[in-house]
Amino acid sequence: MADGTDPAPGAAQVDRAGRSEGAAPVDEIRLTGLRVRGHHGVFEHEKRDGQDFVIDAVLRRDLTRPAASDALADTVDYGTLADTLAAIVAGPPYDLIEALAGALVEACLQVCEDAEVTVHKPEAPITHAFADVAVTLRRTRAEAAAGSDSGERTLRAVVSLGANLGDAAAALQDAVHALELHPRIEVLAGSPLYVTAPVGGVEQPDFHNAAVLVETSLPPRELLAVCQGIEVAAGRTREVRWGPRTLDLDLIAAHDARTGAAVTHDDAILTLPHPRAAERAFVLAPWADIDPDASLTTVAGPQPVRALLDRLADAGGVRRTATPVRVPTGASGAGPAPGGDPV
Ligand code: A4P
Ligand code: MG
Repeated sequence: MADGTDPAPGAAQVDRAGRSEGAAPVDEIRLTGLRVRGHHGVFEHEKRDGQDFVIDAVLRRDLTRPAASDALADTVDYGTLADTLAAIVAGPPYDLIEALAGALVEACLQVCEDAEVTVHKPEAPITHAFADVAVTLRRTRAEAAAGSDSGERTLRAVVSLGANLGDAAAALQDAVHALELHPRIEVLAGSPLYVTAPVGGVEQPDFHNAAVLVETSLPPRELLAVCQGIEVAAGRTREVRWGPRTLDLDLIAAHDARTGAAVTHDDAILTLPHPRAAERAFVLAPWADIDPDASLTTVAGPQPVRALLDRLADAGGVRRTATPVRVPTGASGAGPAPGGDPV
């Protein structure tokens, strides 16, 4: 040590290159200027129109082995790294670039001990001439593990998807993909796509509907915010209530993922279970496909979803197609039905 005394027990040992054992590695892989279009920002026009974000990432890890072996398997493939970061930037919108940087640094820490990510937003809505605005997050794996999100999936929720403008089937598939990309959401199962007659009295084209079962470490209000961000990024604007839409994501019901207890919510922003779910075959039929034993808490108490569906006069207006919404490999999505049958 500098003062010539022996190191205290447990203190870091210093190697011949002057590096402390257990200290952050000094070697670096740098990926800079990765430019990707995303839909992040607090303003609705930012989520709708999107803008370019520029990412710099520094991954610190010991590169002694690949320097000697010359083998790609011993290091981080920068092409794969760029693909991973680009998918996050192009994925579900965050309000803040701090939150985007957090998701990116979390992804980097899958392949290194210490990572630094800078998110530049050169087209940010600032009413002065400016060159750039950026945030930088530097984290180690140990810090990330001690962070507030334990990663535990605490909520299991049913999300209903609907669309009847543009390529509605593609909009639902893209929305499921966007949910899958969110680092704190896992899509467990997806229903087949349905074609359904419009409900609500507004003259409009038939809808495509589907449902997915998700598990998440987000609280219900944040899960709804993610769903609304995906709607806005798909070009959704709120005009006619129950009118035509490019994409609608509703939270239908939620349970505590550990105890199975129903989660309820009732404020100006979120009502759970969804107050109109029990009357809507376009919600209940896909839900029953992914969870045949599901029940819904109604004013009359918990009711099996199948039984509610059987009682609905408009059940004949929903037609199951043979196409499933996209479900990640290994998940237990409902398989395609024989095809095109009314429920
Ligand atoms: N909100 C409260 N609770 C929830 C919840 N559990 N999930 C609030 C989602 N949102 C919830 O929603 C209006 C407000 O509800 C939001 O501010 C949110 O904070 P919205 O999505 O902005 O507006 P909306 O979808 O037009 O209204 P609403 O009442 O949600 O409409 P629905 O009930 O979704 O009905 N026919 C067929 N065949 N298929 C359809 O998919 N969809 C509708 C829309 C009408 N007819 C349809 C279909
Ligand atoms: Mg809605």
